[in-house]
Amino acid sequence: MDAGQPVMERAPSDAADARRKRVLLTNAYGPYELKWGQAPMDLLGARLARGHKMFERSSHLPTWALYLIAENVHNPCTVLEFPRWDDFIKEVKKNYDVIAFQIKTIHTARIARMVRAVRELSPATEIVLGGYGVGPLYEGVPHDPERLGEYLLANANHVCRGEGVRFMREVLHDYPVDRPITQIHLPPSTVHPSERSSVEIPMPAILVSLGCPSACDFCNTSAFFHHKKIQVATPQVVYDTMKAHAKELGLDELTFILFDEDIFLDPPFVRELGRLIRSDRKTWAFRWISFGSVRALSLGNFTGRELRECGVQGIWIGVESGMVESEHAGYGKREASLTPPQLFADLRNHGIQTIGSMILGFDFHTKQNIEADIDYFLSLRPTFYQIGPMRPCPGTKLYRLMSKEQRINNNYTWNDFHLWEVGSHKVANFSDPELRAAYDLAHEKQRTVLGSPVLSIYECNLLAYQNLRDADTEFLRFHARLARDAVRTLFPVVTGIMRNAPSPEVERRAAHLLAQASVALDGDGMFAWAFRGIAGEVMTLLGRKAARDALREAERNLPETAWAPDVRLTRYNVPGKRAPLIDKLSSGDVQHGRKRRALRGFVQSFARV
Ligand code: B12
Ligand code: SF4
Repeated sequence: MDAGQPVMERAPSDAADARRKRVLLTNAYGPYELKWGQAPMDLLGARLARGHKMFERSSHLPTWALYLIAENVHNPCTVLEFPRWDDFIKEVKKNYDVIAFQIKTIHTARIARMVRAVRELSPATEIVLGGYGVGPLYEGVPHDPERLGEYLLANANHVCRGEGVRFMREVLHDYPVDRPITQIHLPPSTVHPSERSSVEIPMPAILVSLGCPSACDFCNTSAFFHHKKIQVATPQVVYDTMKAHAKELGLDELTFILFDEDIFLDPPFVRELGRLIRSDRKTWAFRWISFGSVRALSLGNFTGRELRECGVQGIWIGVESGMVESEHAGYGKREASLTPPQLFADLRNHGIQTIGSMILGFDFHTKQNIEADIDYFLSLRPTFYQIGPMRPCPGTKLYRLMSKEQRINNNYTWNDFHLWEVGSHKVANFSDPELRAAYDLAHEKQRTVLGSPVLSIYECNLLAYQNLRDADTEFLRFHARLARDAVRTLFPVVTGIMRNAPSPEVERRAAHLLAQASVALDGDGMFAWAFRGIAGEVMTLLGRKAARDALREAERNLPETAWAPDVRLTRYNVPGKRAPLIDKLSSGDVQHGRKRRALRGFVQSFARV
């Protein structure tokens, strides 16, 4: 893969462009179902900050692959993201030369319906399938009475199981295929500080590489790329792309998501990116979040301090289980001199946030030991968390092994391909309700032992300020000041959390953090403290109001409904226009299921204030 410098944008206007095929890029039509009461598309609300309501965070992440491909071919392209059925049909009737679908396995039936419509309404259109949902089509699922996997493979003109930009350039005869890939028009993801907040924090994403050589048996993304790593961007490209996004958004303090399954497997990459970020004061406040394994971090001899110097803001670390280390070794990514407790503590001390993930329902999990394993995970104090039942995915070693052992149930359908599914395979020591109960227990403990992730973010910033304010480099002292600003800003929010705490333990944790913060902010004047005092009261009242609203909603007992994000239509390579043109077709309508059961814990947490 060519990973050179970003190229200059060009305005398509010449005659050759007029002859180029017209392309529609799209994903499965919505609205989308909720899973266990939350929208699977809301990474924070459904997973990483699940269960905190008022003080949870919610998020929106775009379907980046579609935008990335459109930005990097010369053809006139339309990206239609999250369409409703009618929006899609309207576009199909425009007789595109090529319609390319991103498929996720959970949406196989929807994509098959869309492909049927294309075959019927626009028979000459070429169909392309790409994305992770392609892999399982070959292996199939046990329950597929309509044989949708076979139907899709038979009706697609091109199927992409690899890096999509180069693939589409081949399909469209858009040469040279190996020219550089740019990522400057990808829409950023957005984080909303609370479910009800209209404030949006933009977080742009950059694809660094695809695939992972570590080949853990359950891992979908590693299996999809045949356990190979495909590099897409160099550190210089990533840095230039960061600057382009910062300019576009008019911000110099920005967090980026870097997609790479284990970025620390390439220490020179990380160190070079850090050097570039430090090379210009204007980019000192660029920070990034990526995925990393304990093994790679340990082999690279990375310390929390060095990672902070490389701009790292957060790392998603697959812990999976505390029992993997000893009796049940087998995951290469955990074979390391560092243990998770050492690593998580070192990162936290330098203000680096962690997203810890844990799997429930390994064969070594029993009803006797699972709670201890959950407690081990909590003891790492991850800032955010993903806890979910084991999911054997077609295409992985685990799936093949379980099939051989006849542990994949005949009722396993495409629709079961997500985190919140029990019942499609046999778990060694748990019935389906027991596994679901372990999931609920883990989240309840998360809520009542650690409390809102805001507290963990606060702790990270406090520690960063305390540990870096006298550091021997100006860059780290600058970062200490950033951390101190976060401690100031979040002080009232933590006050609100403390006064509305879901348990005495969380109340104590918040109180302890506030006491430490008071010492750290000792030099602030009366005015700042008075302001924080008033803001703290406001946050407390807001917490109480949220509790009352939730109670009212619970009383109305609204049924679970679907999630319907904005439909976005973006046109690329429009003659005479340099940048893509964006149309929002419909207004987003996030209707979270409001069931008494789902809200009980939340309402209880506020009952005593
Ligand atoms: C970001 C992300 C999300 C976001 C954004 C989703 C969105 N709007 O599309 C959120 C958090 C909302 C999300 C939700 C879910 N996700 Co998700 N997600 C990811 C993640 C981490 C990164 C994907 C990404 O955007 N990468 C950056 C882009 C640029 O790279 P890319 O998508 O890989 O695209 C490249 C190639 O794959 C290829 N390509 C991709 N699409 C297409 C399309 C065409 C036409 C072509 C030619 C090529 C092509 O070309 C691209 C450029 O090289 C992946 C795991 C991973 N590490 O990749 C899981 C992943 C895609 N998600 C997955 C799943 C299962 C889900 C959920 C069901 C939740 C869950 N885990 O149970 C929900 C489904 C929500 C929904 N209704 O669609 C699975 C999909 C497996 C499968 N076989 O379908 C993955 C692989 C995770 C995993 N380990 O299993 N997800
Ligand atoms: S280290 Fe992570 S990305 Fe790599 S194979 Fe294992 S689970 Fe997958």
